[in-house]
This record gives sequence, structure tokens and C-alpha cells, in this order.
Amino acid sequence: MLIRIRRGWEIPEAQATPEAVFLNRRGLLLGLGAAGIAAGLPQPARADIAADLYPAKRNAAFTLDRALTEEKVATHYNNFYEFGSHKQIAAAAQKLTIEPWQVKIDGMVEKEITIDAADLIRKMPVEERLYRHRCVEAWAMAVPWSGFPLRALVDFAKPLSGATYLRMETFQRPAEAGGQRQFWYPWPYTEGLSMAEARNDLAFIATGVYGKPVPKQMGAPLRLAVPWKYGFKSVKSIVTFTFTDQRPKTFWEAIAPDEYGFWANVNPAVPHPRWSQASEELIGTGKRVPTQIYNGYGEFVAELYKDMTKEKLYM
Ligand SMILES: Nc1nc2c(c(=O)[nH]1)N[C@H]1C(S)=C(S)[C@@H](COP(=O)(O)O)O[C@H]1N2
Ligand SMILES: [Mo]
Repeated sequence: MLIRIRRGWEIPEAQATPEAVFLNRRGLLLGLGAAGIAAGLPQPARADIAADLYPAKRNAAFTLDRALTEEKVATHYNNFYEFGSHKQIAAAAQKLTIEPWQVKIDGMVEKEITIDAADLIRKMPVEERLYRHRCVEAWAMAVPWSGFPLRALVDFAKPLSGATYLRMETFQRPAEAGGQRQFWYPWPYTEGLSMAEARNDLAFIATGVYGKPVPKQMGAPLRLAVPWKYGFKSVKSIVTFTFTDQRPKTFWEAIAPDEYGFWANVNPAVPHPRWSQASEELIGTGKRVPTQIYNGYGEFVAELYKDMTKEKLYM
């Protein structure tokens, strides 16, 4: 397939790319097409979903206060309990079949939809954003996600006016995911947002990272990225989006409601019952930095919570 020669990651500096470089490189690569093939450039072994969309153009509205985490580090230090309750699940996650991948949009919508993930992604405005990520376990990374605003999916779904929450569910496939044979966990992994959160500018569905399709261990083919919340809210490998008027009971809330609540907004001043949240380790660097309220995204999201005086917003 000739078109594959465009893929950015065959170029070593393909990690998050400033716009000018991106444009030049893409022009260069397009011009190079046939010659590149003749020269026998390596072809990717995997059939990745909508791979020609990456690298996507960066949205400059989302900036970082820190260096990007090295790709090797971010893609090999993962939480994905479906494949084990430790960080080295990248190899086990390759068992996940991502093609075909059907996405269901149901509940309080004008019309329920089942759509192939690639078809869905192609309907969406795909772009690159640099985001921080803060796990509740007090480690953090900074990655260049590609994907689309969750709001675009909400608009596509046409929810009824009575819908107040969006529930998102991961696949349920114990044959592929050994962790799901541990029957005492409340599978499938479920997460949720209020509709106001789902429509917030920052709420993002990641379909790529480091200028290529998102790898299985990071939640292929589509995962949530809500960087002002603890990492467990960013549910991976989503199969169902349900619009509802009931607050969803999430996976971690079902396991330990006193430790992991629904809102789970990052706040250095509110400790986890078993450890401080005042600082975080930047994985791959050995450095610790102070944690920021809303993980530094208060200007985008603080407004959402200003009238919620009775809610446990930070746990
Ligand atoms: N389905 C599913 N999604 C999940 C998890 C999980 O175990 N299963 N772990 C969460 C947690 S705790 C974190 S910190 C992030 C980790 O994302 P990463 O591995 O891409 O860094 O995924 C979140 N999404
Ligand atoms: Mo996490």
C-alpha cells in the first residue's frame, strides 16, 4: 500500500512535532513517496487503525510546563488491570484484538449507533495535544496525544436533553485479557463524567500518541484523556458510550469508595487516605515536582465545580 509511506514514525524525530516542522516534513514525505518505497523503507508490521491520520496537526492551545516523557518510558509503564495489576503489561496487552472494533453509543440519545472505530475516528476532527497525566499513585507523565475533543463525539451522538452523565465502558474479553479472569474485580472497567465535563474543552478521546496510533497497552483504539483528574478516570479501550441521567458507579469506586470517588479532581491539598498528593514523580526522570490544583488546568475546569459545595470533588 503506497499510502503507508506517509507515516511519521518511520522518521526518528516523529515524536510531538512543532507545526512548522510537521508541515515541512509532511510535504517532504509526500514528495518522496515512490522513491521511498523503491529505497525499501521498512513497512509497519501492524495494521493500525486509521494510521494515515498521524502525526496530526498540533493544537497550540495546550502547552506544558515540563518536558515530554520519553516514548519508551510512557509506553512501558502502564496501568491496565485487564492485563495485570502491575506496570509491565505492555507485552500482555498485545493479545487484545483491535480490528474489528465496534463502538456503541446508546442510552439517552436520539438514535442508538454502532460504528466501526476507524469510521468514527475519520468523522472526528483529529489533532495533537500535549497533556500532563497525573496518576492517583503520585506518578506523572507528559505525552503528545492525538485524537479528538470528546465534545465532538457528544455532538455526533445527539444526546437527549435529560442526559446528565456519560458512562464509558471498556471491553469484556477474559480470553484475551488475563486480568479479567480475576473474577473478584467488577469488570468491565467503567468510568463516567458529567455532561458538563464531557463537553469541556479539555476532555479528549486519544486515538494516537507520539505521532502514531495509540498502542494497545495505552488503550487502543480509543481512550479517554481528562488531565485535570486522577489517571484512573481516563478509561482505556472504550467499547460503549452511554448517555444517562444516573451517576455511573465506576470501577474503582465499586472497589474502594473511600479512596476513589466519582469526581477525582487532582488536588495537592487533599491526601489520599494512605498517602500524600502534594508532589508527584515524573516517570523516567527520577525527579519529583509539586502537584498543582486540577493538575494545572484550573483555567479550563475550575468553573465546572464552583457551585458543588456538597460534593467530594478531590477524591
Ligand atoms: N480499562 C482501563 N482503563 C484504565 C486503567 C485500567 O486499569 N483499565 N487504568 C487507569 C489508570 S489508574 C491510569 S494512571 C491510566 C494509565 O494510562 P497509561 O498506561 O497510558 O499511562 O489508565 C487508566 N485507564
Ligand atoms: Mo492511575
